Amino acid sequence: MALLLALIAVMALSLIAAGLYESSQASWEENTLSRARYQAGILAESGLSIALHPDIEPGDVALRHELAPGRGWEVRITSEGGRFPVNSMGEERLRLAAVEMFVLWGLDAATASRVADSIADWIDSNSDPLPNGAENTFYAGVDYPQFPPNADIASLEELAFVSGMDQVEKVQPFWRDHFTVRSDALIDFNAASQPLIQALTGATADAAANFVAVRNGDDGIEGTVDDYTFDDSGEVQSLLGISDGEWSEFSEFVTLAGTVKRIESIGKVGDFTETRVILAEEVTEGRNTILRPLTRFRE
Ligand SMILES: [Ca+2]
Ligand SMILES: [Ca+2]
Repeated sequence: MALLLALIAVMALSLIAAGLYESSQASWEENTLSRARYQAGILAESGLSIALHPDIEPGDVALRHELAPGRGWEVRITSEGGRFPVNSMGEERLRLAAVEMFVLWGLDAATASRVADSIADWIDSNSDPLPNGAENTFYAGVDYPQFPPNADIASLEELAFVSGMDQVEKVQPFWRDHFTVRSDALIDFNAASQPLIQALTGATADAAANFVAVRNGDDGIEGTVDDYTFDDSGEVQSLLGISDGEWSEFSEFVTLAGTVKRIESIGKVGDFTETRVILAEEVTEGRNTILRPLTRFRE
């Protein structure tokens, strides 16, 4: 009897031990995971510090660094002006460009026009809807009586609430990568996507594709050392096949040197990655041009 009891006790203890082992195993794995994330975050931060150094140019080798196999960082420096300045949608020309861009993404023309007008209504101070737009009467009817705020859009998550953006999401799941609320409001042709350039200028798809190919350099990759930077709008015009008259219709919204840079740093530890982003403004201090951080966030 005593032997049987001891046997049962041993069995019970081993079950408990096995259980403890199982649960400690899980938390040990969790710790490994959070440790990897933490280290990836540190590596991403290291990449950012290097990118902010005044002597570092986009595409510099120091921006892609491997400390040990599978551990390192990769930084991309681009112009925030490559993205559509959503708070400038009050400008009719930019609204038309947005419609074109949505259509190039695959949206039908009627929905594209509805979204563009609705974004403009969202930010304009009045409550009169544009021909295809949406003001409070619309949003109140769909249980959002607090919309629109009739003020600048503060974040891209806010943009997601605008009437029709759900349709945009269906054709372009990565629409957030194509808009900005933090640039200098000009579209930087040294960073803008082919559809955006095509939509704003009315250039042919071939001309816009060729323009982007010239910009990307021989390796065909954006953001590397062999990238070509346009500094003469005449050269841009001739590559895109745009006349002086056409250019003058939208030139006030264009720059070739956007002042807000987007620095994206990805830290990698094995399969884990952590991304840190800094938007920084180029400022001149004495003889040096430095990047002054405006905002930072995780992605
Ligand atoms: Ca409004
Ligand atoms: Ca309005």
